[in-house]
Amino acid sequence: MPKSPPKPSPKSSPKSSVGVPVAGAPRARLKFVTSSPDLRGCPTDSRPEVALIGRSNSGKSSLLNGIAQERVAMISSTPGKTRLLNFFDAGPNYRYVDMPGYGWSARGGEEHHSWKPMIEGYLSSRANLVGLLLLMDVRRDWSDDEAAFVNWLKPRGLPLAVILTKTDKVTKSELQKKLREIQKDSGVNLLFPTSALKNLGFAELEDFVFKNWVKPALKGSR
Ligand SMILES: Nc1nc2c(ncn2[C@@H]2O[C@H](COP(=O)(O)OP(=O)(O)OP(=O)(O)O)[C@@H](O)[C@H]2O)c(=O)[nH]1
Ligand SMILES: [Mg+2]
Repeated sequence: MPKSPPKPSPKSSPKSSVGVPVAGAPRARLKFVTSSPDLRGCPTDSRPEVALIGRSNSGKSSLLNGIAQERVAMISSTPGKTRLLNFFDAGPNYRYVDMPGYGWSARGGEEHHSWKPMIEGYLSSRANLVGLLLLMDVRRDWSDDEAAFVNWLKPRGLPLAVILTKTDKVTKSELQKKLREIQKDSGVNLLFPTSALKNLGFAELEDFVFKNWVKPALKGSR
């Protein structure tokens, strides 16, 4: 990914047929804060946090670089690059949390089960958490893995959006078809298409996250 990719023109952004972008929130700069292998090493303040979850190589770290418009997170074509919980402040108000790739289904053998306590510990107990972004490569189908994660998450009642990454790999009509399929298969209504290669979809996603998840949490804490 180029170091400082050009800003997307609004005309060139693919619109999700189901995600509802909300315009107007300021673009936040991202700044790396800390990494931790467990809850004890997480930042101690009460900033709202939005966590990124998904299989290895789904593009989680690239998404953060897209939101930041610079390289703040380490990416690699070799799965397993991210190994800790990595915290990035987004402006003064909230924070993104990058996580290792992880499979939820029993047969997700290629994923790293040693990360289970770290990821599940964070997701089950972190009071700061206000929402989750579940990333999947647009070329994949909704699988047992994603379904198992959504089921596991249900009792927590946390808001969840599905991010279809690498949309530069498919045509516009394939993307529209995929958005409809994933919405139907997942039952999740919030879908956002992104491309780190073409720098698409990040502003819409950040606007949505800020207005719908972060702002209400900030108001609630005052
Ligand atoms: N074409 C294309 N490639 C992408 C895009 N996003 C990520 N990639 C590539 O996919 C690979 C994995 O990206 P990462 O961002 O490291 O994925 P990750 O989910 O953080 O992976 P782990 O840290 O292993 O869990 C890298 O080679 C990226 O360059 C995209 O939008 N388009
Ligand atoms: Mg990563």
